[in-house]
Amino acid sequence: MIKIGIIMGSNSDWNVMQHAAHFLEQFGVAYEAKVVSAHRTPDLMFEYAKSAKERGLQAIIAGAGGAAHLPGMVASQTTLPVLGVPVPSKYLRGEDSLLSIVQMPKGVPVATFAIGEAGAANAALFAVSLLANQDAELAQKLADFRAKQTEMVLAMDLPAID
Ligand code: RP5
Repeated sequence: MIKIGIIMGSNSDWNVMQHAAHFLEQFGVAYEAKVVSAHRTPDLMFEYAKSAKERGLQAIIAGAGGAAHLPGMVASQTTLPVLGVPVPSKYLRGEDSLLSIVQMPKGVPVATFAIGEAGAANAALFAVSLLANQDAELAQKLADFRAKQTEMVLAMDLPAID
């Protein structure tokens, strides 16, 4: 059963948003990935958000760039956790996307992640954390992932100075 929805405003966002998909696959979490635009396909966006819970989704990762209203508009139509990823934009490098997503007025939250690849990856890891609360096997995989990351950093060598 699909647990996590990954949506984005354009296929041009996929280069960034695929990093979320990569981590969900790594943890064996079933997901779907779709282009759903707040301003170009508003009817689809409402339908997607309104039906997400009854379709069994547990959280929605929403990425957009520029005037990035997709995560907030999706959150307005569902009580599922919405994890917003600011996609880097051409002229303002994603600072516009970040501010658009992070500055939700109180009452309708969107969890906001870093701009770009790290944000997409961390949104997926956060979704895994949410699911792991009810799934011991997934919780163990997450603990193993963190331990491996720690080992890698502890084993890091620095080259000799030039
Ligand atoms: C937003 O506009 C999308 O999320 C994308 O980041 C940005 C540019 O879209 P395209 O012009 O590449 O389709 O809606």
